Amino acid sequence: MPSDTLRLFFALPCPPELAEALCIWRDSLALGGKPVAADNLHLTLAFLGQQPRTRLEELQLLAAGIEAPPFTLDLDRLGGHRGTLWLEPSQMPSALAALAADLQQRLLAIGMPLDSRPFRAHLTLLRHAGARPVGATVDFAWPVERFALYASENTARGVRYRELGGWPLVP
Ligand code: 2AM
Repeated sequence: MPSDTLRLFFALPCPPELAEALCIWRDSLALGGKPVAADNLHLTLAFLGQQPRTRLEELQLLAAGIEAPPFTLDLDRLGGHRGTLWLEPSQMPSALAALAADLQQRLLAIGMPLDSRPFRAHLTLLRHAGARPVGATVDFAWPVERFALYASENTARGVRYRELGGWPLVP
């Protein structure tokens, strides 16, 4: 029986060609650990946690009301904490900050409990790494053209992020 709640988050979906290039580069670092699957690569804009399915339509309407332009995100810095490795921009594009802030304000306005920590743009590549990258330099340009709502689901093959709606960024 499907659960009454879903673990939800809004994110920028990584385009497939970029996801493939990122995975090839990450795997070349040979750090061990648990790599994030190419299909799962994303940058979270707002994490909602477990929410009733009955709120889905409201969230989809909220997202459809957002007007934001496309932009380029330069993932040019490696970051990490404990065994997690991620990529992040050294310069936060103002269009990304504005999109995340707009989304978060709208979510707060409908009573969604959000993380009180400040938004920190990052794309997780690897968890439980056995080593730290040494001397790796990175610069991937991501043309950001859409955002999406995801449900995080546990499957026999590991966690999967199922898209529940996607919205274009329009100039
Ligand atoms: P992470 O990549 O740093 O783990 C799905 O789990 C997405 O939501 C991931 O991008 C994850 O970030 C993020 N996420 C998970 N728990 C979160 C929390 N409590 N607050 C903010 N983001 C969270």
